[in-house]
This record gives sequence, C-alpha cells and structure tokens, in this order.
Amino acid sequence: MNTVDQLAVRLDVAATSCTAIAQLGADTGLDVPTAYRVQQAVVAHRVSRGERLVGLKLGLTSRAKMAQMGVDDVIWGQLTDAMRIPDGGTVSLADHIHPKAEPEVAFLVEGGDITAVAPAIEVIDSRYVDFRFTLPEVVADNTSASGFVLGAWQPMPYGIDNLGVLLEVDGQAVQIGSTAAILGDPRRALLDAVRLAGANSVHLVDGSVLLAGAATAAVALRVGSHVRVTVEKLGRASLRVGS
Ligand code: OOG
Ligand code: MG
Repeated sequence: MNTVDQLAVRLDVAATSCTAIAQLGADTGLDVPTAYRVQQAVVAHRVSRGERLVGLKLGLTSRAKMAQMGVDDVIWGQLTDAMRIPDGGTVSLADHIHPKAEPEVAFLVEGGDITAVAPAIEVIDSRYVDFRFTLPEVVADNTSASGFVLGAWQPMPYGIDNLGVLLEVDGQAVQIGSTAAILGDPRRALLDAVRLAGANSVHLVDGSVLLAGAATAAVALRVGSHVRVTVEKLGRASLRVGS
C-alpha cells in the first residue's frame, strides 16, 4: 500500500470506529495536492460500502471559521447520501467522535447553475484528536464532513449576499452572523467549488448539493440538544442530538 492509501485507511477506520487519531504529523510530508488524493481514497472507501456522492462542500470560507480553526485557505470536501440527516431528524452522539454543528446555506446545482437555495446545518466531526489539524490534514479528512441537514429548497431570492444567520441551541442564540461572511457572497461558492474540485476531476453533476461554508464558528453538540439554524428569507433547518 502506498502512503496515500495508508493514510486513507487510518482516516476511514477513525470515522467508522468513532475513534480519534493523532494528527498525521509533519513526518508524512503531506502537501495539499497529495491530501486531496487521500481525500479521494477516503471517499472511495465510503463508495465501496454503497454510499453515493450527492454533492460538495466548501470549508473555511468565512473569517469566523478560519479564526476558529487556525487555518486560512478555502477547502472543499465531498458529501454522500449517507451523510444526509432529515430536517428535524436526530443524530446519535455515539456515531460520532466530537461533532459540531454550523449554520450553512445550501445550493442545488443543475445545468452548471444554482437553481434553488435552502437553509442548512452541517455536522462536522474531525477524525483528529481535539479537532486540531493543519490545512493538508483537514483536506485529507474530507474537510471533517460528517452530516448535513437541508431545510426546504426555494428559488433564489433577490440578493442573498447579506442575510442574517442565527444558530440556536435549545432556543438560545449561540452564534449570529451574515451570509456576507461567506466569501463576501455565498454565490461565489459555486465558482470556487467548480474551479477547486474541477482541478481534481470532481464535478458537480445535475442535482448536486453544494454547501457554501459556515457563516459563523461551529458549536459542539451535546446529548439532548435541539439545534436550529435560521437564515433570513430562507427559513429554518433543525436537528436533535440523541445518545
Ligand atoms: C473544517 C471544515 C470547515 C466550514 O464550513 O467552514 C467547514 C473544520 O472546521 O473542521 O465545513
Ligand atoms: Mg461547513
């Protein structure tokens, strides 16, 4: 097995056994292009178990997220059908390592364009101890992708570049932001995703979901919590956290 495959197995076992692993470390000499090859191999493990690719996500598209994670470059990862959580559905803490939720805007991509938009919640769950990583390490780990909730799809309203975003836990506001935080305008996410993923021969087929990246920092999930995201003009998405 070459290094790319070995690192992918480590990350896949961490995800399937819900056990954090040490950061891959400088000794592997992992650079970003190689990290995307590890990501491809990690996603191939999911596909070999019957999962289907349904879209892409961008990460670290806002200052708030870059500051929270100490990493300052836009990254992309891949979403599968198994990651989809029904709106209002329950995620089990036991199926995760140390999950966090973050407010997102989702796009439906058809014919190379955005045809609908929805409020969304992303559940991220780094496979690394203490949720700490370098840029190549988080890329290899499929950008911490773990789950996502989509609210109702709707036609793109006029102007989505400055909509209020609210993340509530048990009815308390814990993060407040604006879609302006997402690359200045979340629609830029489509251009970035097409460019970044396309460079790795990963393409957004018709019906793909694109998560534009969190507008605020993420919050840790606790058993019994109810998490709700509201995006002005777009509505809400929610999830519950079970044991
Ligand atoms: C990396 C994933 C970041 C976002 O929306 O910025 C991300 C992480 O924070 O673990 O999904
Ligand atoms: Mg995200």
